Amino acid sequence: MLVFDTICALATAPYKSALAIIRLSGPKTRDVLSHVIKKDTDKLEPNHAYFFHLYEDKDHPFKVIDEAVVVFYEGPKSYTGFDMAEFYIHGSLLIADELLDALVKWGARRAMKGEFSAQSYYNGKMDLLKAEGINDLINATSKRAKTIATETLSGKNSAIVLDLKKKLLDYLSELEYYVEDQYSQEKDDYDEELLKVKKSLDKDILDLDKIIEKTKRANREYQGFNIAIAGEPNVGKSTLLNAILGEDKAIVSPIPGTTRDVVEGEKEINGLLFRFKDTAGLRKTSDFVENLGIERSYKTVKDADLVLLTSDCGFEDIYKDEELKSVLKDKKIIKVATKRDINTHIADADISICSLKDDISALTDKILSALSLDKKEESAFLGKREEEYLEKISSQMKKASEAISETGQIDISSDTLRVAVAFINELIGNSEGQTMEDIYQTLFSKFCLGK
Ligand SMILES: Nc1nc2c(ncn2[C@@H]2O[C@H](COP(=O)(O)OP(=O)(O)OP(=O)(O)O)[C@@H](O)[C@H]2O)c(=O)[nH]1
Ligand SMILES: [Mg+2]
Repeated sequence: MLVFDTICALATAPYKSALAIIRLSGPKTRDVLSHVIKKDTDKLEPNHAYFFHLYEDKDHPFKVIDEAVVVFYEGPKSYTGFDMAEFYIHGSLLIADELLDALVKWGARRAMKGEFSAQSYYNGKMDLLKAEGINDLINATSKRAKTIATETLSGKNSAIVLDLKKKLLDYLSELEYYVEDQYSQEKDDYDEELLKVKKSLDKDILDLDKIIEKTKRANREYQGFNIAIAGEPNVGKSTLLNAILGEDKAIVSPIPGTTRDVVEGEKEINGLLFRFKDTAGLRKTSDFVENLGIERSYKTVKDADLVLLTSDCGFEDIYKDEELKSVLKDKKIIKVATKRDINTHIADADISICSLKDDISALTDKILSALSLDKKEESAFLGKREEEYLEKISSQMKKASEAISETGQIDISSDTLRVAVAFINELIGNSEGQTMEDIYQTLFSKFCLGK
């Protein structure tokens, strides 16, 4: 069971560095602290940077662990809502371990991943949407991903969800009123009032569906995109990968079948992360190892968001490969004619390129537009959990709206709206049915240690 006692952890990466930060948080912070520093902890000024010697036991001061800057934060005005301390020590893992051992000796416990944020949520300092936003920000791998995470951190999302919840509760109380009062009203008045509720609800559904679209987009942009480079052997796939990445990543040679395994490189284009994957040339061969590589080529194409289909002689024959045809089904494809310097007339290509000397910006522009990334749009929620909950809420709202249209189904409509409200509560972490353990497992356990 998750117990909110006093915890400690290294909050910076576990490597040798100039400085490291150790966090201590929980009801016994002052007490634990009182054993490792000489100052009277009741007299500590909150948010003030002190310079202290840190001791394993301040009453036996022969063992100094380090000299460090220490900041004490008084709950509830701290990240976790409990009393907290941060130690800015020298960045040695030995020092960090000695200090953590001392804190444990005096009553703290080594924290689990994400436990400081779990304390913060437990103390009502943030809802789940904000907690996830912080984690997304830490894990962002491109400029765009960071922007999206920052937007979701602003609290805008919690406000959207709370606003929707308020509206649904209003509709619920109106519907319930009609269920009780329908016999005392003129039928026409009754229908008209209900129609108003339905109209409002339908507008909210449209708004929510737009947000879901934006959420899907934000999730894709945050994750980055997988681009497979595929085609027959020796057409210049590896040369193209190297040109895109601007480095000699893959081996290039005039011998067909040079690339055996998938060679991958990342590149940021317009602030977005792309993972380019060069694959083994597709052909019939009896070479056992090459065949294993070709199987990986098909899988890479299958999993890609976009395929750069390459050829130095034309694209008709490529589609005679039945397996390729099947994995290309429903895929976004750019047909890239290679070796433009020696092959000038390849029909049916989307772009013609000489990887040895051309600037590849024309190709990257095509990639952005094929994935509809050329226009910048405001993003919305971030995370698969959010996406799934928003879809569940929208689907309940749609059922409620349909039920209003059918006379006598108003109780069904209010039941489904009630389910929608329950989903909203779960999304922000405000549901009675969710235990702290559930929330820790689905969310905070994926955070970093010390966060
Ligand atoms: N003239 C010319 N030669 C090119 C161009 N691109 C690649 N080549 C040459 O074509 C040969 C094959 O290039 P690779 O990039 O290894 O081809 P690949 O498609 O990766 O081949 P496999 O790994 O065997 O499937 C090499 O000799 C390259 O130098 C180009 O734009 N123009
Ligand atoms: Mg190759």
